[in-house]
Order: sequence, then C-alpha cells, then structure tokens
Amino acid sequence: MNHESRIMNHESRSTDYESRITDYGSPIPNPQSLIPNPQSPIPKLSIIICAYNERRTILDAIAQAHAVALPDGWDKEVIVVDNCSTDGTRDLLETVDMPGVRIILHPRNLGKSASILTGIREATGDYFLIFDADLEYEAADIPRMVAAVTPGETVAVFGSRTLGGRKIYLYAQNYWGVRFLTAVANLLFGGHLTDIATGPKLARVAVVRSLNLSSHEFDLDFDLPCKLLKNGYKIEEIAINYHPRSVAQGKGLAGWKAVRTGLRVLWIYFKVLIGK
Ligand SMILES: Nc1nc2c(ncn2[C@@H]2O[C@H](COP(=O)(O)OP(=O)(O)OP(=O)(O)O)[C@@H](O)[C@H]2O)c(=O)[nH]1
Ligand SMILES: [Mg+2]
Repeated sequence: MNHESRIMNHESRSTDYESRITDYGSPIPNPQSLIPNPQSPIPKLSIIICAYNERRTILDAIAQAHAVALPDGWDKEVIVVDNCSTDGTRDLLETVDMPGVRIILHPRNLGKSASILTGIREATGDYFLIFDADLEYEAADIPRMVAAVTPGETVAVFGSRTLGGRKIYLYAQNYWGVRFLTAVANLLFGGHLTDIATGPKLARVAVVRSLNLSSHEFDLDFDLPCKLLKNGYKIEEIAINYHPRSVAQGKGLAGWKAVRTGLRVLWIYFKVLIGK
C-alpha cells in the first residue's frame, strides 16, 4: 500500500484538522466518514488505538488489534492516532504497513480525548472500540465485547474491571477512586455501571457523533458515559482483564494526579448535569 495513503499527517492540512478537533459537530471535510456503511449488512468495528509515547508496546498493540478475530459477520479496521509522541513511537509507526490499519498523526499533543475524537471522526465502522496502546487491556477481550452487540440495537458495551467483585488494581487509591466516581455517576445519571473509568469502551459511531463530547485531556472517558446515560441510552458491561502498570512502569494516574483527576471528573459530571 502506498505509504502516503496509510499515514495521514495532519500537519499538511492542519487548518481543516484543527477546526475539526476543537469544534466537534461542525461540518466535517470528509463526508464519507460521517456515514458509517449505512447500506452494508455487515457491521464493522473501528478499533481506535490512541498512543502517546508508547514505544515499548505500540507495535504489539497494533499487531494484536489487527489479528483480532471478530465474531462471524463482523468486519473491522484499525485506526492509530499518535498524539505527537516524542519517544520514537512515530518512527515505529512509519514501519507499519498492514491492510486495514490507518495511522493518523496529531500535529501537537492534544490530550487523549482529542485522539479518541479524531478516531471517531475518521471511523468508517458502525461501532468503535477504544484500545489503549500501553497494553493494560487484552485484545482477546475485543471479540467478547463485540459478541455482546446486537447490531443496530446496542448502543454501548463497556469492559469492566470490577464486574463480579474483582479487585485487579495495583493501588487501592485507584480502585476506590473509580468505585466512588462510578457510584456518583450512577446516582446522577441513572446508570448501573461498575467501572466508568475503563479504557475499552465500545459504542455506536453515529450516536456518539451526536453527543458533542469534550476533547479536553481525559474528559471523554467520563463525558461519554454520562451523556449516553443522560440521553437515555443503555450501556452494557462485560467483565474484562486488566494488567495495571506500576508507577515504575510509567503509570501516570497515581498520587496527587489521581486526586486532581477525580476532582475534575466531578466537575465534568456537574457540567453534564446542567447541560453543558
Ligand atoms: N497520558 C496520555 N495518554 C495518551 C495521550 N494521548 C493518547 N494517550 C494514550 O491513551 C491511552 C491511555 O492513557 P494512559 O496514560 O495509559 O491512561 P491510564 O491508563 O488511565 O493511566 P496509566 O495508569 O498511566 O496507564 C494510552 O494508550 C496512551 O498512550 C496523552 O496526551 N496523554
Ligand atoms: Mg494506561
């Protein structure tokens, strides 16, 4: 495959791109990306891999997502969004040449939410699934999540790390923090979630494009479930595996940063509650 068609460097058309990033819901230059196979009887999954300085795992993550065998009748594509990595991840991405794998390069670091929004905008699938590049989650769980989808009916399936009473966190602070934030969201928006902060979130592209989601830092991970619930959509959950990395291995969400994130999440809930 031609290299240029595989790797989309948005620097070259940054005006288009940045306006799409900051102004979700505005006219999108690529109209095809708005219509996820409306006539196709075959449902398609867009696996979105967001990466920021993931040199250690990025190639494995892409290979695993590419190799995933979905349930019968499902098609798939892989969209990798590099968030302006500076650790050599980009050099590795230059070497990726697999059918059905697209690489998108952000011109500067825009936060994880913006990367997910880029993936959703570029998706040609009916559903998308977020798969973290640091391999804290397992690609083997992707077909199990897809198996829970009834195409056209299901809106969202989240992978839960705590369903069934499991405690597979390394740090108690993270476990209780997520339990607390999940309980507050359920209370405010009428959900029955067990793990709002989970990485692997699968949802219907057309529905999510209509939600006007925040592109700030990690907001989308919380903004998405709150807005789905507030709009009356059901979120299903299935138990998934999780291999949390330690602070020594690069875990960012620990200590005061985790506390600050928790407070920000409560602020996101408040904004969704008052309709912002
Ligand atoms: N931290 C961070 N991650 C990003 C960014 N853009 C994309 N990502 C990717 O988003 C995914 C989740 O980010 P993580 O930093 O692992 O978030 P997390 O799992 O909640 O936190 P950790 O405990 O640090 O693993 C990873 O694959 C990142 O590479 C960014 O701007 N910052
Ligand atoms: Mg992680």
